[in-house]
Amino acid sequence: EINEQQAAPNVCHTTQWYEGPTIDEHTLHDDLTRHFYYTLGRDKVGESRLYLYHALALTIRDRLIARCRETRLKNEKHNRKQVAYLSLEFLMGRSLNNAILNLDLEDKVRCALNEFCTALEDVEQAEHDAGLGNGGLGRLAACFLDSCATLGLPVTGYGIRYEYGMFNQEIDNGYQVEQPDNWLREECPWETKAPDYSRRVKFFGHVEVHEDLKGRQHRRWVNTQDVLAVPFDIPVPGYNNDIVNTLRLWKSEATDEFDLSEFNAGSYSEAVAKKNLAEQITMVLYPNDASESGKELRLRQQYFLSSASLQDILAQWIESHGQDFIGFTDQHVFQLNDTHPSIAVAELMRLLIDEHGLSWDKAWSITSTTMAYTNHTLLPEALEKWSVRLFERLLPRLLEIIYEINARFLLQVAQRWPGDVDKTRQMSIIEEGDEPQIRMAYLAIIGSYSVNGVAALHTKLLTNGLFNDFYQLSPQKFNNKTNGVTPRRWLHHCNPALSDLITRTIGEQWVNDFSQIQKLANYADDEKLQVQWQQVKFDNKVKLAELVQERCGVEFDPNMMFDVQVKRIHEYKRQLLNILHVIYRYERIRNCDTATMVPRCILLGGKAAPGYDMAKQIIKLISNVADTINNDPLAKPYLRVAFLPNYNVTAMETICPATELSEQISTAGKEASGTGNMKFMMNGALTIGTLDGANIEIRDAVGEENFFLFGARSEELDEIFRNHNPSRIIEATPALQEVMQLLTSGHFNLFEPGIFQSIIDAITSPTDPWLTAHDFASYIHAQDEVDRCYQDSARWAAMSILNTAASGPFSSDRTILEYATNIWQLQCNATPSLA
Ligand code: B1N
Repeated sequence: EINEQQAAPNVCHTTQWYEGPTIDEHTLHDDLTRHFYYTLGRDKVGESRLYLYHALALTIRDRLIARCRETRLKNEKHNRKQVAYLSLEFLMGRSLNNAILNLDLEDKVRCALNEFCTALEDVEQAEHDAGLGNGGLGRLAACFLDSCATLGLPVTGYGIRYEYGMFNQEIDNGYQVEQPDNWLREECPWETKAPDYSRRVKFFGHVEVHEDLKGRQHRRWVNTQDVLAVPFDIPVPGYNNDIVNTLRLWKSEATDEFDLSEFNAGSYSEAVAKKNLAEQITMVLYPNDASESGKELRLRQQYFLSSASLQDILAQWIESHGQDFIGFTDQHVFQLNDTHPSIAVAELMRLLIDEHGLSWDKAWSITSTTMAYTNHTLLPEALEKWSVRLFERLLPRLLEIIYEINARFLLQVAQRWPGDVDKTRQMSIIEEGDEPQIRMAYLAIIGSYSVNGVAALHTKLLTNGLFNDFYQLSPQKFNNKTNGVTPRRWLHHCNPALSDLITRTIGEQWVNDFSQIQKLANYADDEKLQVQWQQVKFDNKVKLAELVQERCGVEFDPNMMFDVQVKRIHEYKRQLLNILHVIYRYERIRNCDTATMVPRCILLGGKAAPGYDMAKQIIKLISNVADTINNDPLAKPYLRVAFLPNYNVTAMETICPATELSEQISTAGKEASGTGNMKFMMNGALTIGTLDGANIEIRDAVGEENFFLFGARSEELDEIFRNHNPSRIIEATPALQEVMQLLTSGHFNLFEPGIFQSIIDAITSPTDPWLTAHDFASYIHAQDEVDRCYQDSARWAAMSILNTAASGPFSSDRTILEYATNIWQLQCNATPSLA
């Protein structure tokens, strides 16, 4: 039995290894040398930064593991309620610098590195990003883990240890080329494998009905093909508080007897092939952001994560409580990061009923009081549905349970709306049709006691629109939790110069209590601060210019304005609108209309889902427009454009401190929240944006005079679409007409005729859902206003300071404190006063 713990003497030898909260400089140095020479078997100093990085990571990991154990023991001792944050994505980026910052080890590490004649910054460059996520949703999970550890909350992240993370993006002749991200090739020094906590996950097979002696029926899922889930733990340190939480990532492996049976049947190679099948589950991250692939392997990943994680928590419970589940609800919460792990609702029912002998009612009472669901998008293409047929084959027992959940739920619907068959059809978990589908969002809502959106507008659109029926039935479930980002990584670490300047201005408490950043507002008009503020920005621009030079071969001049849009490429995010503005500026330059023009360097970056053709076309257009402009000497003094390949967490750490204008230009109502907008704001960028997602709250916080607003509002969309005619708009807008003419003339694709036709068609289509043409004039107008403000550098500096000062509410500490008090009902012992 793999889940049975070996009977071990109940002795803990470890406390003697825990040196206590103060880390000794000499021990640190000794461990670094020991890991370098012995753990890794190196003998030449200066041999490779990679080994030094590994030795340093192992040295720090030792301290993290000690603190992780202490944290666990303390939580157990105080019997604290725990949260399992279930997510298919955790976009962690690099960990070394974060750990050094959180353990306050910078000076000691620099000393220890002295004898190796290598700078800490160089060692850090050897770390590979952990890119186990697509974009905002995955990075949000990473920021949340940081805030939970910092606030001392017992929250464990549960995810998948993908062998290959988010693909590496190369640009070849302007086109995206995907390269596999083999991030584990040189091994990840942060993870520790815990094979003794492996879990078994079932697939396929069928359901048998048995009667017990009392004539009661029991259902058994038999003849299954089992896969082993092996956990790898990554430590998650809090900021300067000696707390270390855990991110547990599951790897799929073949079970031994699985092989054996095939082997006995004489087909050794088939056995090995099946081993591959088991290991495929965690092989690769699906690179789709806000759209669903519908692939069977993806459903296997979702069930694999959900089942292994739930079993892990139940096993812990049983170890201390036996099979008595009274009180479980007061001790556990499962937070579902979108519907991706929502099969956990049915799986918890199965485990409690089939494996632990609970009745349906008891199991439901536990499930529906421990599951909580966060929705991250309203886009129809991202709403997960799985065919009933697939479920029947892959997870037959779970299909039965979903049917039963649905049947009982529809009784409730019929009670609330007697005789309304339409309601029953609309709210059913099963969508009828030629190929019946399971609506995962409905399963998640019905099985959860909390359903939240990620920004005020988004939650409003959920309750008034997409989930209105469910809202009417159970309004108390619905709540908003506006996203946030961790100010440790997104200000303190990535922008040390600004961080120091802030501390010199308002003292150091803001680092522990980010609401204090508000104090900066008092100094917005302080000329001395303004000058220093601008100097820091300039120095950060120099660093970004070096990166752009190296990766794109484009010369960015730090004396020009840095205007940036980095995020996944998606039509709703409207990188196209940005590029139309670029073309508009270029056109003005060609017409010598430059008197009021502020010289700009415009940077775009982001990955396109490999199957999203239009997104790939947009990358090609950006590349071609950039090439044309950068090679035109006339444009050089006013305009430089670059597409940065392979945008990721680490790149953002150089980009956001250097950005002056943050482009948040999605079609209103489409971006659930956005989080890049918050990172830029913290670092003193001004936002040009629509009334969408968290932009609305950002604008409210900083004041409308410090935000460049444009575009249609979400509540105007219906009216606009009733009478939408882009061609007429183009005709009536000379600036847009010129832009479209330049684009149509082939000016940016002289030797590649016709390649941008689909883009031109999209802009001119009366059914263009993104309103590119409609919002163009308003966008250009706001961009002109940006230029006017920038020309008054003192005014711009004040606006920039005010943006950082107003970014307090966008700390993920504020968000997590709301989750903790409002959804999770956790005791928060250290509660900094937050905005
Ligand atoms: O989640 C972020 C938000 O800030 C963004 O506005 C939102 O677009 C993003 C399927 C998604 N929503 N949905 C996804 C990701 C992967 C996938 O396979 C959907 N990502 C978001 C954080 O709340």
